Amino acid sequence: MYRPRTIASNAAGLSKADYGGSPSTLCRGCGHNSIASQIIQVAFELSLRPSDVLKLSGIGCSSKSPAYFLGMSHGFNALHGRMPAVATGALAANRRMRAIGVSGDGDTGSIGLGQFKHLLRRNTRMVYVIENNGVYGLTKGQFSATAD
Ligand SMILES: Cc1ncc(C[n+]2csc(CCOP(=O)(O)OP(=O)(O)O)c2C)c(N)n1
Ligand SMILES: [Mg+2]
Repeated sequence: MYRPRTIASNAAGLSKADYGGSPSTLCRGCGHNSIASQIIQVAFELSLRPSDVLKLSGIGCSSKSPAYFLGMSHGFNALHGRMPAVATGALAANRRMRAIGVSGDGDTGSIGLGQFKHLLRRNTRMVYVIENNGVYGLTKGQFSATAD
């Protein structure tokens, strides 16, 4: 039988609530919210120190997500599609920081494709999450590069 983990604090001495962020302003039921919840769970289980984590994003509903997790970490909200350049610079300047980027299919695959391919080419040392809903959600649903 599945039993959820019930430990109150992790090896960093923090509770799961310590990895939360601001209340989400996204639409009810939006899949972006469940991804933020999983990031909170994983950061808690890995006992990450929030002060070691850098959150990066571009523009879009997905790119708002870092506001909704790891409220005690560092964050930078870049221009639309330009987060890879900011991440590359930040990680070159600070080799100790752990970085997580959250982007959308439009942010990564449309306006940001020119930056994203160089992030991959350089194998930048970060976790890069693409929240692919097939549309430009924030601007009300135009097709993105990943739309059917
Ligand atoms: C330079 C620039 N061009 C266009 C826009 C308008 N714009 C804002 S969000 C967005 C698309 C976001 O889509 P996606 O990355 O898929 O995120 P989602 O909202 O679907 O999570 C666009 C085109 C902008 N903010 N800046
Ligand atoms: Mg999208």
